[in-house]
Amino acid sequence: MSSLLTAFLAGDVRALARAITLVESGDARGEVLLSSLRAERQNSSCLVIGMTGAPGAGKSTLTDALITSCRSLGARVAVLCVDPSSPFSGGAILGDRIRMGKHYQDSGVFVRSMASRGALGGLAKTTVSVLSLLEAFGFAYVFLETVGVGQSEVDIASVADHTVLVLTPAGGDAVQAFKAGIMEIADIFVVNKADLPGADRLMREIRAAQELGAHDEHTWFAPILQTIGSQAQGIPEILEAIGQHRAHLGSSGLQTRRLERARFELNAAIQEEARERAKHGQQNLLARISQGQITAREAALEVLQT
Ligand SMILES: Nc1nc2c(ncn2[C@@H]2O[C@H](COP(=O)(O)OP(=O)(O)OP(=O)(O)O)[C@@H](O)[C@H]2O)c(=O)[nH]1
Ligand SMILES: [Mg+2]
Repeated sequence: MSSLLTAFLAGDVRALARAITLVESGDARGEVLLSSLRAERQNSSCLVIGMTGAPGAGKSTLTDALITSCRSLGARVAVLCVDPSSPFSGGAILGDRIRMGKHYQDSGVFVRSMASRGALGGLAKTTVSVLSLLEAFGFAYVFLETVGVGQSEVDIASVADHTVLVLTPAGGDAVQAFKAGIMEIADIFVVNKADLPGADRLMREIRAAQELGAHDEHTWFAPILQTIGSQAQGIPEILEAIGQHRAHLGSSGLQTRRLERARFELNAAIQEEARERAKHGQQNLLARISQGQITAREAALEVLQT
């Protein structure tokens, strides 16, 4: 067993941080570690909670308050802030680090930011691999924060057990959400910034939209909660709603979710593998395609056979 694996299994946070760095950088040792940790991940009872919503909706503020709530229950918590808009860690992420800085001294809290480097603007394979590390490490809760842009919020719903969609009365969020079909991904709606005018109206709009959708007696009507993140108001209710959703899913619902996540992981891995392979000899292939010697599909099949 590698010393890194030993330290990881012993609960050494530095080993976790090192493992994440290896996985993020695509180091082969990261893959070996992930493979060695399959059983730990499988046996973990970690709750993976996706926090998504428009830029500035209050995701980080709420997550910060949720950390405090979880800690008061004695649960260890990890937060993974994912920036899907950029392959580089930028200013917004730095902001998240600072905001959650008050938990810096608490060894039961682990906060990590990463750029997603995903294909098609969604979450990257590495994001899910890092998530697996956090589960294997034994956190009770992992919050996965991502700005809801493009594919990323759909991806987060595929990966998380419970998806919290954060909306605000300001800025026509609801209209946006209805248009883009984002409503379907929410297991819990949080109307944050309830100190601003329009929170009740937004709640009514969401409820009306829910009732319009197809439903039967088994349908989970995502609860609509109001919060004031900046004053840590309404936070225990979010954890409660997550617990209720867990109960609603039951073991078969959870199994369905895990299959969905496996599908995402497999697709992401295939895409990445194919892209890697295509890098070799790509110039030659591009030339042949552009000169009409082969079609793009023929070239793709050639790549996949290597
Ligand atoms: N009035 C009001 N402001 C809030 C509330 N919650 C958060 N804010 C403020 O909204 C701003 C954005 O909050 P963040 O938590 O950074 O939002 P975010 O969704 O994480 O933002 P990004 O990560 O940049 O997408 C901050 O200035 C917060 O202080 C609230 O309940 N009411
Ligand atoms: Mg944030």
